[in-house]
Amino acid sequence: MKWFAALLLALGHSGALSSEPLNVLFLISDDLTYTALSCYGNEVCRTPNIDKLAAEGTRFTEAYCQGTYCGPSRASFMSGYYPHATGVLGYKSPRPQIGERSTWSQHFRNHGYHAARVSKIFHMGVPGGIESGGDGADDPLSWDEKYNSKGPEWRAPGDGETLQKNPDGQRPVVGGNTFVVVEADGDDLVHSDGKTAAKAVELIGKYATMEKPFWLGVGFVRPHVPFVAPRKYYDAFKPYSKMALPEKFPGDWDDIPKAGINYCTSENMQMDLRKQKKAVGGYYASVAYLDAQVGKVMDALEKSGMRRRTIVIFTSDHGFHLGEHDFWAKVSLRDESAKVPLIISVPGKKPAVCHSFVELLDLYPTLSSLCGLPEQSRLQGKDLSKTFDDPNHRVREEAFSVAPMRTGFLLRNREWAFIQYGEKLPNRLIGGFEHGRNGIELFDMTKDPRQFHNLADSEAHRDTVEAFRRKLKEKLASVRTNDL
Ligand SMILES: [Ca+2]
Repeated sequence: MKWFAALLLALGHSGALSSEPLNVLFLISDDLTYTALSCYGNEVCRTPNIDKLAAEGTRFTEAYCQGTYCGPSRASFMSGYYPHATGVLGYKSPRPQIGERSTWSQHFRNHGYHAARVSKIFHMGVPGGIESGGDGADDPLSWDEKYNSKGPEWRAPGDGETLQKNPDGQRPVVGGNTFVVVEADGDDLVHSDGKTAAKAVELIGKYATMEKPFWLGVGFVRPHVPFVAPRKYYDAFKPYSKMALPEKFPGDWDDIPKAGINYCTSENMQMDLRKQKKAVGGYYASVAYLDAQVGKVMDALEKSGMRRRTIVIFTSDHGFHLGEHDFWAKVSLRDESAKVPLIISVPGKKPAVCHSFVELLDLYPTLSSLCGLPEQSRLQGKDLSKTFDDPNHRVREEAFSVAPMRTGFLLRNREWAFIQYGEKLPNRLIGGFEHGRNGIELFDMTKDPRQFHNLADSEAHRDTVEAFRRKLKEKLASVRTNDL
């Protein structure tokens, strides 16, 4: 019972009263931007259950994913490596790259925990993989038990509309990675996330009498497209015409490189203002539905009596654009896409808001530390434990994220967002900044938090750009590891 001794030691340091091991409940949403949550300031989309968890735990305001779409982000935080360390930049399991090294939940398994997942923790295709109910890019060694939550997705009976590339309204409701809204007939249990919540509730009930502590990952697939939820969740967002769109700025794209235009835009998706507003309403309904499922799982945890000895985490694999700069969906390295909601509720710790920069990569070492498991020097994340005693503690001065499809990189600190496209990092800073236009963005996050003015070409910011270019080279070098 080595873990138990280590645990007692850890609890001694943290001042928690319980001598029982701590469970881990990891709740993860798919494609959820922090801007859609009321605890992060959204005044239209209300998320009472996630807000309640935020009020009980530490809410991180500067949390970033390491890859701005599902596959690399999930492989990264589960394996403990940056995407460029393992080279897992696609929709694959990191297992071939990490060999016998333990994933996050596997590390817990190895030290006396029962590890389980319900639905999407590693990558699964949405909606296709959810319709078929398969394992996706799962890693079997990570779990003692696992469950998939098959759902009808865009085929759910109800009133559906395809918003994307459907200018004459003739396109039927379709699958794939497409903006589709379905106001669905029936209740929560028709859909994947309702089934996921029900399975999680069942497992929590079962674990209440289990001798081992648990690491339970509950992966929801909303608000990933298609936007499908029972009808009642749409009520607050109708008529869709009342949905507000983000401020548009004439000439907004003029000062950014071509690579900085997101792959999904109002223009290439052929979405007029009506469709854009419906996309926002449909997304919010999916978020409201997701929030209700989170509530069911948290209620079960409360009722089980295990809340006081369970660390609860809520996050998303990356964010999502809802029309900012006329961008939609993910992959972009702007804050709406690269920043994630992150709430961690640790028993015995005071509720707090923490403004330190943190990364999803930090979850693995942090939870290992909080639960008294052995440290692993190979992990590339940092231990956030101190922030639960002192929310003013700063773990990182900056966050790092990648948009692998376009080999873009983000370095984000308090003052600046620096984005560089192109992995080769050209080293020609002589004779002006014309190449900056080809591949660099620099935003003053203090004066221009919504990232309207790219300063990369400005003579006045030449030194800042140069410093960030050096910093990015250093970061990329430090991310590559001899360990693999
Ligand atoms: Ca995702």
